[in-house]
Amino acid sequence: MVTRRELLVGAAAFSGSAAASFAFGGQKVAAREIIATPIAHDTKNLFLDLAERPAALPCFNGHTLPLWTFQEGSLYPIVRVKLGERLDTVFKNDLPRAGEYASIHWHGLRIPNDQDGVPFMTQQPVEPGSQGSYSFVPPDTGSFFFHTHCNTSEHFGRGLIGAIIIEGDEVEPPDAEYVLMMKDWRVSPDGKFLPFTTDEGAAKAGTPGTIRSVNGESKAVFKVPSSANVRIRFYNVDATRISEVGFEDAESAIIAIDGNGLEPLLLPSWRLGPAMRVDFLLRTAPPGKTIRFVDYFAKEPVVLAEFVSEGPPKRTDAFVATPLKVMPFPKVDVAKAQHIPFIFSATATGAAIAEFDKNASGIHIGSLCLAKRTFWAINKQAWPGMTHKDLGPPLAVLKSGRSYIFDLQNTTPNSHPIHIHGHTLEILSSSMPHVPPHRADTVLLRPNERIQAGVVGGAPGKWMFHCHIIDHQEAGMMGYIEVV
Ligand SMILES: [Cu+2]
Repeated sequence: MVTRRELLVGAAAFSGSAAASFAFGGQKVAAREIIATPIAHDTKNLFLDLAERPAALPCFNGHTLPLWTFQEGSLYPIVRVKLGERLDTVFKNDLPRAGEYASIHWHGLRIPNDQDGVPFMTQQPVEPGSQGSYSFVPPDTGSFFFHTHCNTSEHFGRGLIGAIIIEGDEVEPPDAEYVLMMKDWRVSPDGKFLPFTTDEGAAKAGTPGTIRSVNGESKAVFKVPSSANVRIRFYNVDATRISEVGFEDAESAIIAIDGNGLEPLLLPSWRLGPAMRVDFLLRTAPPGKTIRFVDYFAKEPVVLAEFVSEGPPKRTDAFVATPLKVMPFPKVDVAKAQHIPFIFSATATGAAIAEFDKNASGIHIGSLCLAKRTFWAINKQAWPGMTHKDLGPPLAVLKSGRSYIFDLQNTTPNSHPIHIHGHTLEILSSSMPHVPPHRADTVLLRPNERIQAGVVGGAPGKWMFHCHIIDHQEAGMMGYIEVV
């Protein structure tokens, strides 16, 4: 069991103290777990229209840029579904380029494999001018998102991202809620998109943006009720940026990671790579005062947002974060689990990259999804390069319902947020001073770090497993896991 004292030590280590160390292991005992139960059985209909929509976002300094978005009038649509509700989605591909096909991946949702939205692997992609559809009942509460899964550096770079929130995890509703989507944009000084990916970036930490933003603003300002408990759903939806976010001089707690509720963590900050999310409960400032939300990972801390308190105080009690309800996840049987190593490496430092058996899976992938070059590999396999027309064998084969421990080893000097489709990882231990056990669909592997992550084989099918720094994903650090 993680005690309060251990958490505080962890917080010190997490803040960069070299002297403190924080070893953890075993299962977290959550004595106060309340299981979330379905609250609706209706069907919700969603229409998405992928198209170019020029916009002058506040962060663009007056310039209008040709964004690609999912809906007219919203930079990032926020889709809300109640636990137990079916979501029926129709989407139209109106992207302005011949051959720019699309499919929608629902990041973090443990839905059937044929709804996972990976072109050629789980579905045929949708050509411009055509429509596609999805229908599923999201099984878990929390903060998730959706995006396309091909030519992703450009699609992310132009803004083709939406949030999907599955409601039903709150025991005590907060006084207000805010969704913060952090993304950088690669824009030249004269207001044009720069190339979304570069070889130099792809071979190192990823191609960085030139303008920071939250919800399209350089510094988002939220007017919030005073002395209130508000929920902040923070998303790192950048293609490249690692961040470490927290509130300056405020009482707050981390209540969910990648949508998964947990015993509230009183850490001063949380580190997120691309595609990772964290939910905070924040006690806002007294009337007229402001709390700053800061990225501490930059050389100089950067203020991402401000929460300005207005109106009479809502609460006078001491700040205590009530845990969210949790989902009844299958528990990893650590004693019986089979260990599977995954070594994340640069291709230049590894042995020769394994040649794919070009007919191994019979899956033909489109040229849009093929890497132009490979700098990265998982277990010495790089996602097929330009000359590979067919997908190779899976990185691992899991049996549905069986327990596994992924031994994730980063042998590179770069961080990699590793994402698995259709599953939730149980982070058990790390070789580095780190964070408490938690569940996540995307886990940040720091340079030379080794993490043990438990997983129970989920729904049958082929599930992508890749780095979510989009340049790394598209330059080899991607593969798939087959569940049978
Ligand atoms: Cu990576």
